[in-house]
Amino acid sequence: MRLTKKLYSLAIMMLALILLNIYSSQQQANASCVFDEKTQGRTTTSLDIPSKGEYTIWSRIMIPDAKSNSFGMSINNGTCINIGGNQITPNQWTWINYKSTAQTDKVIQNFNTGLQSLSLVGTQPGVKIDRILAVNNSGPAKGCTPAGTGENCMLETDTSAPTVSIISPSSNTVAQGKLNISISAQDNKAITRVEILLDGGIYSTIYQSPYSISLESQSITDGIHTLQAKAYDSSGNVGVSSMVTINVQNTPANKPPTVTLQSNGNNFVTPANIELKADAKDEDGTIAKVEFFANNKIIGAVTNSPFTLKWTNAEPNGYSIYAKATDDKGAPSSSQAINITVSQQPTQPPMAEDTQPPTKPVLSRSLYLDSGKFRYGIQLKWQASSDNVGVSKYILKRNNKIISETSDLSFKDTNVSANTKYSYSIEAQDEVGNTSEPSTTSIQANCFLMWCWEI
Ligand SMILES: [Ca+2]
Ligand SMILES: [Ca+2]
Ligand SMILES: [Ca+2]
Repeated sequence: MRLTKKLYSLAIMMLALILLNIYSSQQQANASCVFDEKTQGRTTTSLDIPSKGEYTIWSRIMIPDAKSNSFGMSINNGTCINIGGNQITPNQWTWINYKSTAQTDKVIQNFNTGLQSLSLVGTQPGVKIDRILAVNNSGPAKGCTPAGTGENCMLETDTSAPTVSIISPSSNTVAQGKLNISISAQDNKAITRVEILLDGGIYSTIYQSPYSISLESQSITDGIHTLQAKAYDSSGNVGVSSMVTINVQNTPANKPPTVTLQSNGNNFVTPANIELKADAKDEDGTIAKVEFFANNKIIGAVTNSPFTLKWTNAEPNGYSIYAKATDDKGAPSSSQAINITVSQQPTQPPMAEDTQPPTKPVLSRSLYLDSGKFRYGIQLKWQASSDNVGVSKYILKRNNKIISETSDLSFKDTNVSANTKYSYSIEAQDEVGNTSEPSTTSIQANCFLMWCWEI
C-alpha cells in the first residue's frame, strides 16, 4: 500500500492523496458501512488541519460497475461512514462528497486545528480511491468542486500582509497649495488597493500603482494633520504605514499689532490725575483690547478707540507703565514702558488761630451840603485799621444800629433830620470775626431857613 499525502497548509484545507491497492473483496455492494477490516484491511493516514472549522470531505473514486460503488471511512476513529453510491460512471475517476448513496447527504466534518486521523475501511469489489480532499467551508475554496486531481480547490491562503510606507511627504512638512503624496506598497501576492488616510479618514483610494496623489491642502484647515496609508492584498490582509504629520499653512500668518503709550506727565502729586493714551493699530485686523499695566499689575482695559485710561487712585510710588494691545486674532504686543512717579501731597501745617483784633479805626464827622438836592447830610470818615492777618470790613452803627458794613473808609448818611443828635460808632473786623474797639462820635445839625451848622 502506498500512501501519499499532500498538504497545503493555509489553503482550503488539505489533501490526502492516497493511492490504494484496492482490496480484493468478495463483499457485495452495500450502502451501509459494513466493511470487515479483518478481511478487507484498514489503512490510516493523518490530515493536518490548518485552522479549526467545518470541512467537506471529497474523495476521488473509480468503480468497476454500477454495483460496486462505495467504501468505508472512519474520521478520528469515529463511526464508519459508507461513502459513495449509484450514479457514478464506472471506470473513470469521479469526485464524490456524499454518503449512503444520497447525493444530498454530504460528508461534513468539524475539525480542530492540527493532525486528524483518517482511516479507509474496506471497499466494495474493484473500487479504487486515490485522493481525499478536505475543503474548508469558510476558506477561500469554499463551495469548490474538485476537478482532475483537485488542484483547482487547493487555493493557498495568503496570510502575509502587505508592507506599506509613505515615501513623501516627510513628517513635519509644511504644506501650502498642492502636496504630492507618494506611497510605497509591496505584497507577496498582489496589492489590490491602497488607501490614503487624512486625519484617520479615507482621503483617497488608489487601485493601481503608482500609489501617488496630489492633495489640495487649501481644502483642509490650516494646522497639524496626519497622513497614513493602508495597503490591502487579495486575501484581505492589511498593511498600515507609519503616521506622517504635516503642517498646513495656507493662510498668511497673523501680524501682531503695534502700540505706543503716552501720559500727561511723569511726576504727579496725590491725588494724581494720570491720563494714559495708547496708540494701537493692527495692520491686518483690528484691535480687540488694550490693557494698561503699572508695575506689571493691570490697572484698566479698553476695548474701543480711543484707548485712553484715567488713573486717579494711584498710590504714591514709582511706576513702570506699559500698554498691551491684543488684536482680533489674539496676537499681543506691548508698548515701551514709561516711568511715572506719584508723590504724596505735603501736609499743610494747621493755621495759627487768629485771636488778634484789628486796631481801632478813628472816626470823624462833618456836615455836608448835597447841593444838587439842596439838603444837608452827615459825612463820616475813618482811618484805616491794621490787623495781623487783614481787615475784612468795617461796621458802622448809628444810635447802636448797623447802617453799613463796608470795606470803604467813608459813608454819607443822608437820612438825617435837623436839630437831632446822632451818635455813630465804627468797628473794624478781621476774617475770623475779631472786632476792634469802637471809635465813636456824635453830631447835631441846627438849621435856620436853608442854613445849618453843626454842634
Ligand atoms: Ca499578501
Ligand atoms: Ca493682526
Ligand atoms: Ca486779627
